[in-house]
Amino acid sequence: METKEKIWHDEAWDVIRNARRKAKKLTPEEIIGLKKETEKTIQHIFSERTESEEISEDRILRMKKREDTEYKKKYELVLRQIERLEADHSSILEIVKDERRHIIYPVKGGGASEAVAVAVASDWHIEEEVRLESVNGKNRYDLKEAKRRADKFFQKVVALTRKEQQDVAIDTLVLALLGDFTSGNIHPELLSICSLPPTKAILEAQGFLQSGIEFILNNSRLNLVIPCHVGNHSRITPKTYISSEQGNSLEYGMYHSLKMRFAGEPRVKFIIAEGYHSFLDVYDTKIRFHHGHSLKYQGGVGGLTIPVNKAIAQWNKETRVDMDVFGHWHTYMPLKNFVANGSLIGYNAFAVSIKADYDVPKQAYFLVDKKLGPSIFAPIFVA
Ligand SMILES: [Mn+2]
Repeated sequence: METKEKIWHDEAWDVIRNARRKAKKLTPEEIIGLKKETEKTIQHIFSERTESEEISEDRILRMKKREDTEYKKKYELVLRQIERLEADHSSILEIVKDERRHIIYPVKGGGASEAVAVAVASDWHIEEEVRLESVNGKNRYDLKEAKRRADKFFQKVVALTRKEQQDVAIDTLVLALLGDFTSGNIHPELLSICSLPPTKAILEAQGFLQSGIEFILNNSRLNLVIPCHVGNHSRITPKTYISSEQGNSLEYGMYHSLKMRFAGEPRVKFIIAEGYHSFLDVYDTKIRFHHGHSLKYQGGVGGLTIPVNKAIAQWNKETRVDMDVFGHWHTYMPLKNFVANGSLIGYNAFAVSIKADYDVPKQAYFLVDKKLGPSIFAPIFVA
């Protein structure tokens, strides 16, 4: 608390301190003079005051009082801040010290649920050649490369299934053969870029597929369900004959030949489509298979999704399904209500011309879980 006496006291001390400081640089004679002067000043502080001195002391007193209140306010503010920081700090300490937790046990593989694996093979175009320079250096393909990619597809189907079998029991593989395994000669242009004529190409394709099915049988205990669809490329007519497409397709003959080759194998069941669509119930999931060429898409900005969803809505009026699975567009696209398959041939002049999204060679693979429905989606990269 500031008082007049305290101000005098402080003032007197200032005078003494200053005098002492000065004295260090003075001669003994000068110090005597300084001492007398200092005594006089101090006496003056504590005794007679002029009116103007009193006024200025009063002003100092008032100023100091104001300062005191300001300091008090600031001090209280700081106190409140400290209290808040302490509270924050103690809640952080609470979090750091907290011990609550529980143990998560690993799920034992195989026992909990079961699923069916679905692998989709389509758009292999095995005898068609893709030269690097025709696709801006993005792809190269010939019969040898086709065989390599086809083998890789079957190897990965087995490997992926084996991997998934660690978590879920899988006894059945749906191997969907959705057409366009060859390019044929449906366009005059294909005559110059295909290394084999259509029938010979079909025999090669049959060899690739038979080898693959045998590989799966020999390297797993899976039972195979094989839906078969003709593509638009295997037709022997200049245009697609919509009502007699199967009878005019080399692939239809190939599928029947394959079916006969595995006739004695109880683990293999072929379902050769007689029309554009075929249907398969996998647990509660209804799947509609087709090649995909009756979807009309001209490169709209929404991509495949818009025309596909329009077509699905129409087809669902006849037979409602949960999922459409098709190829033809050489673009892998796994969505909730449809899976568009990629191709084995990869990016080619056709993909450029239909303005398909650029895609590397891949084929679709997914699981249909007994309880969850379609669950794991894993594209098979074949290049
Ligand atoms: Mn096609």
